[in-house]
Amino acid sequence: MNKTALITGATSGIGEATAYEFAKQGINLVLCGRRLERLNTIQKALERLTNVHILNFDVRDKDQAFKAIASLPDKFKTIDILINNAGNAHGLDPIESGHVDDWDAMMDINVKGLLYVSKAVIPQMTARRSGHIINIGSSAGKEVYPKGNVYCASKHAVLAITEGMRIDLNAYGIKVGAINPGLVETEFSKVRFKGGTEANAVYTGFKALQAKDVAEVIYFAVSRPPHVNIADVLMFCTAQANSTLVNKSK
Ligand code: NDP
Ligand code: 8X3
Repeated sequence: MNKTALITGATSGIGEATAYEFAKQGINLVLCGRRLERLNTIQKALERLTNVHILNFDVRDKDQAFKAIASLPDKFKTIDILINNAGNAHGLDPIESGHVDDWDAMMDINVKGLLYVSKAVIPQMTARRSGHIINIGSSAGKEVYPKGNVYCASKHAVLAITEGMRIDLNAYGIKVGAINPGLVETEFSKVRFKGGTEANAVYTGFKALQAKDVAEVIYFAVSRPPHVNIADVLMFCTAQANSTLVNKSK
């Protein structure tokens, strides 16, 4: 029987690309996000390839998250693969002038939202003594860059939670890993800069990672044999050396 994957943040970027990559491989999909119209469109497109169920909820709202996941029909109830991808940066400001609403959004979505969804899924994995969780971290979870403060903190937390999950779920044979990309050309910067013009400059002058590049690595991780766990991946585009060095000369 084909596996079932639940992907959060499947309405754009890395999550959407992962849904396409998994669908090509016949993995059944539970796709989550807040933008219902997009979920409907993606479901329609992917149903030609695999079975797709959509869940429309905000990961910040723990009641919504638990209710949505508990509502899964029998055909989609068994989650073999959890991709905790929903998240964004909100703002790029020095700590002294950062906005509390942005801080709340990043901690509530990137950290607490990931925990709520995991809490709703892990019990069935421990009961079955199998499962695979992949958390989408970031290069920002490995180093801090100027004005990155709280976003970097949220992604450092994702890495700590990933390591904690891997330790605590080890006895159950559950695989846990993190995929940590650098700059990926998605809607990420539009969200970070609230649609402002700064967003356009982020990916110009070099070839950034594309969502599909990350999705392919995620599929590589979930398609390893049972004894292999890809624990941690740091991936950059060729032009990027670290969070602050991007070669825009070509
Ligand atoms: P996008 O903005 O394209 O996608 C973000 C996704 O997260 C959307 O599907 C969005 O869906 C979902 N999301 C955001 N907030 C919520 C919420 N409150 N509840 C439910 N879903 C939510 O960005 P990316 O694809 O680039 O980002 C995906 C992940 O990758 C994030 O965790 C990000 O931090 C990480 N990342 C991104 C990098 C980049 O440079 N782009 C680099 C490294 C990591 P909707 O709005 O419909 O709810
Ligand atoms: C996204 C990469 O460098 O914008 O996590 O923080 S960066």
